[in-house]
Amino acid sequence: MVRTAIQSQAGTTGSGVSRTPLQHLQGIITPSRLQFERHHSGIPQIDPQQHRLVIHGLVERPLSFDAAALDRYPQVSRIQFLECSGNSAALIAPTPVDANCATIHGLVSASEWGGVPLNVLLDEAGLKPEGKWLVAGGADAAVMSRSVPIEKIMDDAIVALYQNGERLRPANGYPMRLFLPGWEGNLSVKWLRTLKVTDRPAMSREETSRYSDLGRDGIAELFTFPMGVKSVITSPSPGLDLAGPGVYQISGLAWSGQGRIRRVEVSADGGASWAEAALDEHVLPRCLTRFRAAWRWNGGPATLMSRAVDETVAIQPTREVAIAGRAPGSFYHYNGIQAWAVNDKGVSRNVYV
Ligand SMILES: Nc1nc2c(c(=O)[nH]1)N[C@H]1C(S)=C(S)[C@@H](COP(=O)(O)O)O[C@H]1N2
Ligand SMILES: [Mo]
Repeated sequence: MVRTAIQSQAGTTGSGVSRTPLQHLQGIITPSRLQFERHHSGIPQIDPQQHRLVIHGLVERPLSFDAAALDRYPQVSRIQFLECSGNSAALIAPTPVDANCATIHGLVSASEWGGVPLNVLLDEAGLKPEGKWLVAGGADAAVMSRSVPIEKIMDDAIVALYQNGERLRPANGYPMRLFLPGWEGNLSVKWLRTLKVTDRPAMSREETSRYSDLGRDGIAELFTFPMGVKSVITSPSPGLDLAGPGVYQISGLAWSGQGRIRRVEVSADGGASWAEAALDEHVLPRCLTRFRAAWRWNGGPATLMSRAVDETVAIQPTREVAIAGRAPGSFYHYNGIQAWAVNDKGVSRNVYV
């Protein structure tokens, strides 16, 4: 099993995306070697002995840490998802693309993230009362720079050192990265080098020109952080052909940046009727949740769909609702319902209903 390869954008080495092959996985944990990757300027070569994380700005005591020093701080581990806010944007296209589950939805994964809670480090640095934002900077050529409200930082942000029990891999931010549970992946700055406490957002390129949501009214929403409630049937899906009429397991993933998944429903008739799916035992906040439902395929055409509801009672929208109001080219945070049409040969493809 492999990810699709990183394709270098012109003039770079190893920039672009690779995708998690969701349709071939079970359970909720993404093996580290199948974690999707998104690099804006390739993977930097970092000497962990030389690399430092500096906390400065509106603090009483600026601090500097190497990975060995951070490893001696109190640590937590949490199983949570990471999703690029550009995930699933292929479904905004006016006609349905002929693509599989990984190509459309493979910029999401779930891992056991281990590291030091940022509130521990900021307490030590001594946050000044005027400090309202934290500007995180990466040590890659892109110098990825994002501003995060201090409430989120003090709530559940970590400086991650481990992923699925092992040290972060170079592609995922070794030796340390910011991890912001439930919020758009771009904020989880890899190869984390600077954390500057400020009284306002930096208005960096990645939070103005990029990662903002332009509406049809010409107004851009800035700082749209949490990922919306979403689900996708991973099997059956394109490439996983049915062998003949009979009983199959519909299986998929649901997640929400706002908390736990409360309910997932599935339809086999294009949304005319819905049945509640069973959720696997691990229903964790801001994590992938596995759902399953038994389905008897009679051998005729069928259209499979899933819709999720989270604990804030946010409901996954239809495609129509999810694209309404977007300016052309605005593609972040798409979370509409996916439909897979199964034909009489048992072959699935992406369709709009
Ligand atoms: N320094 C740095 N951090 C970064 C990026 C980057 O290019 N450089 N890409 C961001 C984006 S857009 C996403 S979706 C996630 C992807 O994390 P992953 O490659 O570990 O899956 O990292 C984010 N952090
Ligand atoms: Mo991303």
